[in-house]
Amino acid sequence: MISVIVPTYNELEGLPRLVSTIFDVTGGAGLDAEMVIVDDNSPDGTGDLADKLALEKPITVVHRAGKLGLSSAVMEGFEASKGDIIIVTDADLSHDVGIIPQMVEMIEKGEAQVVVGSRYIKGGGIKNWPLVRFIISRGAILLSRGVTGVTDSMSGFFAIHRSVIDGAELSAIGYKIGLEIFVKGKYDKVKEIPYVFVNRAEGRSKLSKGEFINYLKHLKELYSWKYFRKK
Ligand SMILES: Nc1nc2c(ncn2[C@@H]2O[C@H](COP(=O)(O)OP(=O)(O)O)[C@@H](O)[C@H]2O)c(=O)[nH]1
Ligand SMILES: [Mg+2]
Repeated sequence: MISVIVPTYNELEGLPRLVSTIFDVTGGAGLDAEMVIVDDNSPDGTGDLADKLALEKPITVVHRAGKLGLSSAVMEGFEASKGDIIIVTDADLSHDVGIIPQMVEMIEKGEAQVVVGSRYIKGGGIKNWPLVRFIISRGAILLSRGVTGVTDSMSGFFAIHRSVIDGAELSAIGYKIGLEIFVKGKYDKVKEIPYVFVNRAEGRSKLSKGEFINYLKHLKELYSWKYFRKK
């Protein structure tokens, strides 16, 4: 079974289409899939909508008390999920969930234990992003170069075998759970698959200025884990 983890905060408009697209794609590829939606008590009622959608589809909804952060939401999603293969994606349909079957196949065949949806390799791209977002993203990636070779280390769209995180010491600082896993996860092979990121049409980005400070704290932790950890 595969588990698709989706963290949500105020994603009411996009959620029904996301859910139907994910089950269309996975069903079409003959994959047995569940979704885990982790909602932080969204004021717009996303959590209630998720509960309704869960009456019809194999969806587990994790309700948290308030906005506790993206990385910790995804980690709670991991705990509530049952699949051997786990996919993480945004609720806003920015990620091309059409490549999920390809990601799963690579992991099933043992070609990699971590497969990253990548905007910055040949065939990938970004549509409708303000220039400033692009610059921040590239800058953040440059800063991560000392801890990971993943080209799109800021990707929020990735698939992993559960063994990658089983027993890994993950911390939940900030926004970039992918980076945390690329650095600290237990795997020997990582692959990137290109996709074109399309900026959200509904709702707003939750990436705030405060997350940049969190990111610097996160980097500090990752660098010291990688280079100064007592092994
Ligand atoms: N549960 C939860 N979800 C969050 C939080 N912050 C962001 N998200 C969700 O995480 C995903 C990524 O956020 P998004 O605003 O799309 O960030 P961007 O793609 O970097 O602009 C979306 O599905 C958001 O609804 C949070 O604090 N808690
Ligand atoms: Mg997004």
